Amino acid sequence: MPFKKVSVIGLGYIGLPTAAVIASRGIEVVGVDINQHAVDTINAGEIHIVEPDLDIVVRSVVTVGKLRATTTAEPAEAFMVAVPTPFKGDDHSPDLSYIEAAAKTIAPVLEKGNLVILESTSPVGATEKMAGWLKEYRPDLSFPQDKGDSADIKVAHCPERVLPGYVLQELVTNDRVIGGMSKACSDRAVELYKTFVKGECIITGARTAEMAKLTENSFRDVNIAFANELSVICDKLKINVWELIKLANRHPRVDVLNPGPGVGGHCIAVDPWFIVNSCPDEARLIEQARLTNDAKPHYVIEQITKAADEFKRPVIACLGLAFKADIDDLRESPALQIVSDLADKNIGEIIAVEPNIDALPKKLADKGIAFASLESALDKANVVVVLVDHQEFKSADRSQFAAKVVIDTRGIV
Ligand code: SAJ
Repeated sequence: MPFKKVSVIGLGYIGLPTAAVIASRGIEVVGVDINQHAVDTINAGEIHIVEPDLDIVVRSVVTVGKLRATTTAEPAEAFMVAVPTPFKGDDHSPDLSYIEAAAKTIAPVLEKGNLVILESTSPVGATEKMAGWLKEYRPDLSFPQDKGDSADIKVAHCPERVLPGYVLQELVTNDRVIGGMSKACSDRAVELYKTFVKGECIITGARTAEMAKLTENSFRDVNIAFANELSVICDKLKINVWELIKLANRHPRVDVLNPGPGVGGHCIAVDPWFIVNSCPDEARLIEQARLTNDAKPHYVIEQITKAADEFKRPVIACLGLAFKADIDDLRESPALQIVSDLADKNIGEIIAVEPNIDALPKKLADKGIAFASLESALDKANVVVVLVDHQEFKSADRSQFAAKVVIDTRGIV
């Protein structure tokens, strides 16, 4: 049966692009968010997050009336939950309260035959928990944990896997892992994803789908940790790590990733902890990778402090604040952490350069950090720290770096 109306719960970095892409296929989409500002912005045809081309798609689907945002749920044939799954406090245990709140929001409008999909990256067992909450709020309906294929409500986990900066492409072209709580749940979820996904939709169980997503990001984290560890070893052994990796990668079965100032964003630095939290005695390598990557910003700060020590009045230019290249996203950014911690150490004048934002975040400006263009920062600095491999830095004239002490965490200079 084709879908006429779909509801997306949570209109953030994943929910909004997903809602817009489904709406662009001619399906009526109602987005639900607790943030009134986000709802008003979307209904005005605008966006409250940064993602290339998203503004164009949202404007067009809102204009033709296919996408609407609201703060209260309304009936639909399918509900896609794309809410945050952060940690509880500092102990890295997952906080599922947003998923529980989403279940509470949609429960009153659920009808027999509906499909509920959890898209949020979640620890193993979260989809079953969500189905449990739905059952608690709607004891009049049957759910797959009790009735399998014949349940009134179908429930599946289909983790998002899109790369920030390429979300609109990857939403359509990536393969999707579809983890239904029963075969019928998976089949119905595939019907929904087929309306906008060109990649393959591969069916599995909900728990395996949850673990698949965590595995993808942990795989990347462990591999980046390997590269970061190598970079520290190479510093000690006086070997250029970039040359070393290039050489090692000539081997047909070796593909070492790039070291950096640490791992940022709120996926790779978060998701591996969900595995560690559920199997602390077994997930030793995964935990160590997290610790290795989290230690890297401190190592970079030590390097900068040593370099600054050589100057009477050090001026330190920090190139980049975003968590990775060519985006404006500063969330969980190791570059931001380094610049902020450096200012606290009071070792010299700090100039931050970030071509993808218009002004320094207040927290940094209040610490006395200056904000400048690349040219003016390079002009004044005696220590230059490359924290992000933005295009603007890669294409800068190399002579501008001459006669400076350069700490290049990304290997571009
Ligand atoms: N990084 C390195 N060295 C590398 C690659 C990355 O230091 O060789 C750093 C980046 O600078 C950044 C961090 O790792 O600080 C994460 O960047 P990323 O580009 O690896 O990943 P994200 O966080 O933008 O997106 C990831 C993607 N997952 C994988 O590639 C396995 C994306 O597909 C997921 O959808 C996303 O997490 C998510 O939402 O989970």
